[in-house]
Amino acid sequence: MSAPRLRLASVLVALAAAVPAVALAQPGSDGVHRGGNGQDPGEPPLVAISATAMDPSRVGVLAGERVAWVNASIREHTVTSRDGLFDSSRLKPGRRFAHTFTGAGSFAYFCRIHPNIQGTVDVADVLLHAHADRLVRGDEIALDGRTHPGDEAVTIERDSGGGFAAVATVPRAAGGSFSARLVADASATYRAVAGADVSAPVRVEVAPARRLTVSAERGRRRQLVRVAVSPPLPGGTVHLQRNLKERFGWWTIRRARLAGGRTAAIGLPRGSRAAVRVVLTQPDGETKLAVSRTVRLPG
Ligand SMILES: [Cu+2]
Repeated sequence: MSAPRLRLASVLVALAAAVPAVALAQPGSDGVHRGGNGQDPGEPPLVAISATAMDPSRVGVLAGERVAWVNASIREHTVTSRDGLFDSSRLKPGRRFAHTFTGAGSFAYFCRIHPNIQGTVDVADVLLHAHADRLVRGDEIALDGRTHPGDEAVTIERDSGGGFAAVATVPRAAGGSFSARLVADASATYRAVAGADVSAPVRVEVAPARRLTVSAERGRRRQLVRVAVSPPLPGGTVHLQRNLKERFGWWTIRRARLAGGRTAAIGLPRGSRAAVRVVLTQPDGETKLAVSRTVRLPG
C-alpha cells in the first residue's frame, strides 16, 4: 500500500470516528432515500409480519446469522421458504420464528395463508449500506457495513464507469462492522472487500446541483408561489426574494421551511405583479445552494 493511500485512510478513519453515532442513531429519519438493502447492517434483523406485508420485506444478514420474524398482526401467518429451506407453520399473533442462514445467496419466502405477503433475505459475507442513494455533488457519502470479525482492514472500492478501484481502506471494529465517509463528486457504484469476500454493489446517484422549480398562481384571495426542490433537502429553507430598485438588489420578503425537504408554498397578497425569485439555503438559513430563475407574479 502506498503512503498517500495510508494518509487518506487515516483521515477517513478520523471522520468515521466522529460521525457514525449520529448517522446510525437516525436511520432513514432524515427523509432521504435509503440505499443498499434499506437496512442498517448493525445487527441481525427482526422482521415484523403485519396484516398485509413483511416489514421490512428485504433484509441482509451475514452467512451464519439468524433472522427472526414476529407476527405483529391479529391474523395467523406462516414464514415459508420458496426453496423448502424453512417453514414456521402457522404463527399465532405475537409468536416468533427464527432461521439461521448458513450459505450466501438470495432467499425468497412467503406466507402460505396469504401468498401475496412475501419477502427476501439476502445472505452475504460482507454487507454494505449507503445512508442515502441520491446526493448532490459535495455531500458526504456515508457507507456502513458489517462482515465477519477479523483483523484485516476492509477496502472500499468504487466504479464510476471504468471498473472497480480502491478509494479507501478502513479498519474492522471488534464486531466486524466498518464505516467510511467519502465526498460525493459523481454517480458511482461502491462495494466493500474484506479478504476474499466482496459485498453486493451499492449504487449512489450524485446530481451536479439541486434544482429549484418555481411557479406562481393566482388564487381567489391570494397569490401562491410554489417551489419544488430536487433532490430533496431535509430541513432546507427557501427565501422568496423581490428585486427592489430603491434598495439596489434582491431582498427576501418571505421565507419557508421545505415540507419533506421537497416543496414549499408561499402565499402573498393579490395585486403585485413584481418579479420574484427563490433562493435555497441549508437548514442554517445562510448557506446558499441554488437560485431559481425569475418569475413574474400573476397579480
Ligand atoms: Cu399471512
